[in-house]
Amino acid sequence: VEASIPEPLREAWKKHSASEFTNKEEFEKELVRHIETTLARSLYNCDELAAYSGTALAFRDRLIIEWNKTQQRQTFTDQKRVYYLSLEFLMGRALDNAMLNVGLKEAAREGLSDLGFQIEDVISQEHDAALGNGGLGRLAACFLDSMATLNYPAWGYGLRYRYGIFKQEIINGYQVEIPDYWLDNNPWEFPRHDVTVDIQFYGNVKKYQGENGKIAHSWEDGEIVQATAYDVPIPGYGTKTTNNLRLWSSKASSGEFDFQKFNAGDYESAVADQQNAETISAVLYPNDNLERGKELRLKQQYFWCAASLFDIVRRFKKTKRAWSEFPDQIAIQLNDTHPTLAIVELQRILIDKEGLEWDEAWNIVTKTFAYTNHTVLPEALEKWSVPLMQNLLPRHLQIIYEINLFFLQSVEKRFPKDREILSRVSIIEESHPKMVRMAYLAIIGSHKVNGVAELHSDLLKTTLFKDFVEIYGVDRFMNVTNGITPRRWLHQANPRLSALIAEKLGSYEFLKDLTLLDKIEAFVDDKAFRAEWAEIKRENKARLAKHIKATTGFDVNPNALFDVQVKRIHEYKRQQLNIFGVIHRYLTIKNMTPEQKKKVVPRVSIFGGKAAPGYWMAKTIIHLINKVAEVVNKDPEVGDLLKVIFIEDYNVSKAEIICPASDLSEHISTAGTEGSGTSNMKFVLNGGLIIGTCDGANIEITREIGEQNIFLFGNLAEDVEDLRHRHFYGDFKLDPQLERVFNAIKGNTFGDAGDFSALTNSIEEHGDYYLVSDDFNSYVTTHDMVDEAFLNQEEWLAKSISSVARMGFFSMDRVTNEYADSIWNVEPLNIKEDE
Ligand code: 4GP
Repeated sequence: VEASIPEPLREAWKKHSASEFTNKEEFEKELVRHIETTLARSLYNCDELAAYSGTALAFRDRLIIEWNKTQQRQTFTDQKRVYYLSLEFLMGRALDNAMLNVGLKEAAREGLSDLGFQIEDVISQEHDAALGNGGLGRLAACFLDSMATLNYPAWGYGLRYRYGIFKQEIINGYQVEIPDYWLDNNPWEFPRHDVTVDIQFYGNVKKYQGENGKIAHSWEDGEIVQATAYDVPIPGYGTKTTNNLRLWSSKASSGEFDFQKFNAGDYESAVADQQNAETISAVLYPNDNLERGKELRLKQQYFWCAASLFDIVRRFKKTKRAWSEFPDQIAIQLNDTHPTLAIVELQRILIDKEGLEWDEAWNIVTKTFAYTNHTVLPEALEKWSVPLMQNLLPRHLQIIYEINLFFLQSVEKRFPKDREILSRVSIIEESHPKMVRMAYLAIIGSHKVNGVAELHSDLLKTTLFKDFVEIYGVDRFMNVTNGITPRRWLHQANPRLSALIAEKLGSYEFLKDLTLLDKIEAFVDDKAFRAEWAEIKRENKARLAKHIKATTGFDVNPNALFDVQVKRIHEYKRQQLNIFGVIHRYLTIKNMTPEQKKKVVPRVSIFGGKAAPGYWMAKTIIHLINKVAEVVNKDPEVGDLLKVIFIEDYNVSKAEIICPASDLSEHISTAGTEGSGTSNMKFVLNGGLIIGTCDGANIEITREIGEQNIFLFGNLAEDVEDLRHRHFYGDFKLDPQLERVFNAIKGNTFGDAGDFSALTNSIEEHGDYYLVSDDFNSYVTTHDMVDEAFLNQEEWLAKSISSVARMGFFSMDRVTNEYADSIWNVEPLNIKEDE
């Protein structure tokens, strides 16, 4: 049934179409209207939270008006679209971003002020949307911002978790996890109760004689869960385009409520089934760079892939095009292997539901999908047990076997004498139980595979996916070095720096073309500019110091060198190396004469990050950091020369305070382990210098900003394997300075040494897999060079300015255009601004 208003009646509608506020007066009117009606509050009952909600609702109206127009425009032009499938979207707060992107923050500031509110206080009422763990989820969020800003017709598809990443509290030095129920008070989503999809699980597969005698398959029985769409508008910066992030929520299918149980008086068990269905989208798995093979996780993956594919196919079918045109109309990007089942699901839809031949279908599938790998860590590579998949998704497992069969046949043809290669590249690992290797399935089902920084992409080609390079040729594998959106990570997080740059460049155009930043290098010797640059850093540090005081009780000196490491806690990211370095510094200071102490550069070592709840070693590292903080921060012999701070509950909104406030940040993973890293880019873009290993995007950062502007240390990726090998055969000697650190720990300087023995043992006894001892000397020596450099504030400032000037390459817009050109083959939509 046509749901549109008949043509002759549309004038009546258009007369009353919603309109957008464009200035302070109109904003105030919308704000008060929402507070009084939508929120049912009043003049006498309006706190900051209500002011936040009212402001958010006023901006939401604007976004949704543009959202509607954007969707109409995209449907009308009927161009190729991109669908970005990601199990994580780490969006953070939406209000500030929406105000800046639509260009009405100043109107809102004045409007709120007229009513007695400070905009910063109002903004800080918002709960972060924390549907992600770390880099992978934040990259997805940056993609959405760039795709909208550049006017690409693009949607994100994800899961609407009721609980995002847990909130971290530190109690007696230990991490404690608190559930993050975030959906109360979330004005940014639109439930689409009319957009639902029934998703099937379990059951069995029947063969039957289809049309013209062909053998066909149908998947029958089992359990049905309903997916409901929730839409989140994504405004581009300085454009009308407002794209969509569609998140799926699960509940029992309306047809599925078990009335038999209900009528038999078993109400509770009928409701329990209902709740069971709801658990699918209940919680984000809190692991970063780690997969654990839990059945519920596989259910999440299929639920989300099947709902998204159904939606995409439904939209395509409306255009009445031939199936062969599917890949000309649709590009689907797989953010890691989590959505790999989408490949199988599309093949299933095409052959089982739409009656296409296998080859024709498979050709469509492989032209549609592309896969991004984010990590080479073996523990992060997804594998699903065959029996588990057999039970949950019987038809999909059959299709996977079929894909594998055809693939292995083609490999055998090309390498007839090589038996080994067949077992190495098979999608099915012949273990007990057998496992489905999702990365291999993703490669075989995609036309492009990319890594996220040069070194990482090279390692994929030479190690993990080496055989596939042989099979498919090197062109299927490529690199797209990650980036970040300058809207959030410069303009929003550091408004004063953004304004200073705009003043010098004559406009905010650099936020849309970050390469324009290079023009600020011309001001590197400009006295007033330098003074203002330094003053902004000082103010940002003071803001962080205030946050630290409020949350930890510790006073830190804003003139000290702020040395920051914030990211997920992981052995490969080596926060242990950092805290051992801090202990080394502490012991060194304690051995100094008062004369020597006068020459010490005061430091504040700042840590932040969550540990996966089941990752014991990471939790031990957090514990050690907090114990060291307790001792160091109250040691009168040390005073202001060293402070150690652990910032609780690191998240996107805290990153927005922390990144602009660093003098130095640490990106010190064992070489060859970090895919890219993206916080390294955020810190440099905000005028901080970095210390890092030759790993991930640190390498490209060095190339862009120049070796003189970065503190590199440590062994190179090419030497890691050999060092590990030597350790394994007993060729290992603890670095003497690290030994001094370990002796202090073992002497109970930081509380019961037993609490930390796993950490020291992993280095001394168990092969030092992450090369902490091998890199220790280089690390502490390089930190001495940092101190030296910091003493010369003028030079430091020059480094800071020229580094920022050379960061244009790391804009997410460059990344998005690269994907669009070389993977998706999509064009941005032409927008007439006078519409
Ligand atoms: C992360 C990588 O660890 C990080 O280096 C990279 O910058 C980020 O993806 C975005 O590409 N990987 C994950 C993960 O978060 O869970 O694999």
